[in-house]
Amino acid sequence: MSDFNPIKDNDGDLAIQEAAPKLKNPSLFKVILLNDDFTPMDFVIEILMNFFAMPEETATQVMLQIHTKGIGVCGTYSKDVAETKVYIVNDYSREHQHPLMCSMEEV
Ligand code: TYC
Repeated sequence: MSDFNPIKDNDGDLAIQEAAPKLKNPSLFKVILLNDDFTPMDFVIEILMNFFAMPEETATQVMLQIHTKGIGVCGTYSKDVAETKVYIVNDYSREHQHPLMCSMEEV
């Protein structure tokens, strides 16, 4: 057994032990797009390029992956940024009368 006592220093005086900082890693969220039968492929590619900064080739690959697998990841962000992306993508899709669904899930 160690005789180390966290509230006494080596002179026997009282020592203050600082509490460990209670910092949590900020949680991350994936922004996802879901497939549907009606949204045009070009519209999804445009979304991926304009709101998720993907080059056209990447956007096309991601769109095709969503089209075949049903779901795909657009990017990973802090909670605030992910919420904003989901909001603007759904708003933009509704404005253009497309049923495209964007949502988020914690990593
Ligand atoms: N399935 C759509 C079509 O055939 C294309 C599409 C791809 C729709 C990805 C939504 O998230 C989506 N026109």
